[in-house]
Amino acid sequence: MKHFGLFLLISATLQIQAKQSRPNILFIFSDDHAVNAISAYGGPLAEVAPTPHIDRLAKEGAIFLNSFCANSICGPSRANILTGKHSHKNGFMRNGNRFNGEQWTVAKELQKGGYDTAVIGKWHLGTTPTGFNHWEIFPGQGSYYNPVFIQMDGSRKREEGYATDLTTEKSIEWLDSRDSEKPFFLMCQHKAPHRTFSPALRHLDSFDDVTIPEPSNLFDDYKNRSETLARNEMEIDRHFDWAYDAKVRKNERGDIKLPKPDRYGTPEYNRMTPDQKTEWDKHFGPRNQQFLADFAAGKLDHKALVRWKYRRYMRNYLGTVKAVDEGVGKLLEYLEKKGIADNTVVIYSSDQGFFLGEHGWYDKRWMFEESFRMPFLIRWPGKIEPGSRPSGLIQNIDYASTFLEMAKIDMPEGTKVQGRSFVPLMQGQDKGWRKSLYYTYYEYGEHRVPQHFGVRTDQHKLMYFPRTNEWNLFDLKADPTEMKSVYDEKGYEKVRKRLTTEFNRLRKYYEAPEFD
Ligand code: SGN
Ligand code: CA
Repeated sequence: MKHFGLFLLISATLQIQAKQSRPNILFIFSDDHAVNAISAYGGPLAEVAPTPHIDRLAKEGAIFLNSFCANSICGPSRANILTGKHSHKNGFMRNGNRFNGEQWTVAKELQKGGYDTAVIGKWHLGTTPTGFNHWEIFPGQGSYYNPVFIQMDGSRKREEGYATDLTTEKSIEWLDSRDSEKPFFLMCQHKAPHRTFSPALRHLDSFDDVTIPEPSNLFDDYKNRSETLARNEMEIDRHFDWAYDAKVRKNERGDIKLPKPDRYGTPEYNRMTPDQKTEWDKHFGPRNQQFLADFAAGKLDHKALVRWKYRRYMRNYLGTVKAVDEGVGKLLEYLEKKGIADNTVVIYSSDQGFFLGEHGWYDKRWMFEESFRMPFLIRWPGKIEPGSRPSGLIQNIDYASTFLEMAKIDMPEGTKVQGRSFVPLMQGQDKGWRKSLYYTYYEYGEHRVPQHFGVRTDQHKLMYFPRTNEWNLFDLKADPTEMKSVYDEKGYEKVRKRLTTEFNRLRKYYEAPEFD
């Protein structure tokens, strides 16, 4: 009996110790942040647009070189993360669906397991967050300037300031007021760099003096691939709105008529205070006048006009990234100041990638590399060797299992989670890791990207377009910018067969429904 008492005491102490040693998880998540706009990934913009704070995570932890989403669009990606499942299993297939918050989520499990949980910023899942002790979210897409936040009692609060700064500040406020007896799980979710690509006013000038390199396929002809590519509506050339995207406001133009499209106006400008508008105009006013004068004088041919829009797009997009990066810096500093950096896992990721002019595009959705990839950087002191560069194929359906392993919580039976923990990859163990990923995209609407499905291995990608019954195959080594499908090419018969078999195997494995 005496021994039994001692045993209980020891096991209770061990349990408390295990609980105390469970790390906090700070998940910093942005919207539409392409890996090419994070300098640690070493892309073409790394020199001109450094992200020093995000890069710190790579330096002090790991940068996943092959991180992907399961469905390259906002709501679905967030649902993939929360449920650890592909879209056809969690029911959130396309934006505009409503997330079923009754189902199992990693937030609920962490909450049940003793974590203090919160989500702040962009949510975009239609229903009220479940599994969070605290939440404060944007309605829908949210706004960049003076945004509204929905409160837990359902009321709406409009705050003066810039969305990214406010999301960071609110995250810090919550960290300060949380239950410090418990480990925390905080999802700090930015709107930026999503369309309308509107930077903090302090960053408007940031990229004025740099030469922004241009992707080799800015003028893609969409040949040698699915016929659906040419039917897209996401080109900088044909679909980038003059006022809404390029920030040339209608009442700045006098008699000068710009080519189409020019549909939406400038809702972000309309939200600003008079002082904010003055600052905006101080930046864009003279630049727009110069541009309009050049345009009216016929100095810009078709290609030059596309290039002008591309540069305008990039300056604004990268400008929004600057505030996100600063926010990461503020959060890292906070953790240090509070002495909790050593016991906090910090992750930086984004709901999908984005086209920064590649294929002539903005937006995402396609299984092409730029939008299929998700950034994933993580610092976990003592557990991840600084400077690690895991190359295993990971996907957002893996995050739930990964977070639970970090939190030392067993995955409950019956959850049917489809992802798996990639903690081993962080520690250099890739034995038995998956060799292929399954991709789905269901939405068909804005930007006219068709439904498509596919499989990617380290070197090849097979894509299937059910509506036009087309198959594309890419050799990522020979053709990293995916300019030519080799599906019918001589010499690729074996690869085609192998990938098709793998595609069918994965569809069975993930219990994918028939194509409709
Ligand atoms: C909005 C944007 C689109 C964008 C979708 C999805 N238009 O509808 O350009 O593709 O969001 O983005 S806008 O006029 O509202 O800016 S997502 O990241 O939320 O999925
Ligand atoms: Ca997004």
